[in-house]
Amino acid sequence: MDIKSLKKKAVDFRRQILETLEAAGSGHPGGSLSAVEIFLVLYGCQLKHRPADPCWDDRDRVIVSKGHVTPVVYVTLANFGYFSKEELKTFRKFGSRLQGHVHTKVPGVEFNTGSLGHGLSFANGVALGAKMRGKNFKVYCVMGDGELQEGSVWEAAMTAAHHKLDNVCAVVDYNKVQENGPTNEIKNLEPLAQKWSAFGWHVLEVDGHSIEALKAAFDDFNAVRGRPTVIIANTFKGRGISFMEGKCAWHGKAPNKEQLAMALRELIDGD
Ligand SMILES: Cc1ncc(C[n+]2csc(CCOP(=O)(O)OP(=O)(O)O)c2C)c(N)n1
Repeated sequence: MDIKSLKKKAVDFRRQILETLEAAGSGHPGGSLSAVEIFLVLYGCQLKHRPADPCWDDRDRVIVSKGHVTPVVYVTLANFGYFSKEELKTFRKFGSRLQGHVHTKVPGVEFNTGSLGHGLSFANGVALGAKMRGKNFKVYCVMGDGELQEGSVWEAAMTAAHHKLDNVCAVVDYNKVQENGPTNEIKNLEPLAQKWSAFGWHVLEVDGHSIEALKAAFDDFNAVRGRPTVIIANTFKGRGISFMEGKCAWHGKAPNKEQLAMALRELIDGD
């Protein structure tokens, strides 16, 4: 997809995310809206994948470690043809396979998450397995900044570097806000780039809402040999909607009808 269509699609994704949340009456807007461009560039430009054959052995894998951001994950998967957009209306409804945290019942989902801090270890295992089987697919792991406070993330970071897993690309959605407040007030992550670097990773820092910057970072990852890559994507929680941006109150709360209408007006005006 070209840059212009991706930028248009980002607005459309935000609309669908908000509509899906409003219809469900619950869910996570903040960390979904911050990660729109990350998912869009991954699925629209980066991945080798076949939505009609989601278990194709040579596909690149996306592990969503911050598993609560199902609105952006399911909107992405539906728009890229893993299942129908109509199904988004069942999000978080009784009996639907589209529940609040990612689940492998859903085509395109590689790993069940929700309990933070586990995705990178799983990504390492998949990546090591690929090397043992002589496969050259890539493994992407999308993480939250609050999630990085989990010790298991740093054990996994050590493991990936030790095994020289240059087929692993961690993407940190660094939106600076977690569930109950600013990440660096709750437990400071800085100096974050230096931490990853000290753990032996190739580190890239980008504007996580810039499609061009994200594309360039993924290209860089593809060229690196002998160590894993982390892309620290600087983003805004609740990106695109003024009354949600940077607010932890919108971490896990769906807009009501009135708030949805206000949000959609902003998206149209900003387009
Ligand atoms: C192990 C664990 N502890 C606590 C939670 C509850 N929880 C869900 S989301 C979240 C905040 C995560 O913040 P961040 O990783 O920054 O996610 P984002 O801002 O991108 O939504 C928390 C504490 C959880 N899911 N798992």
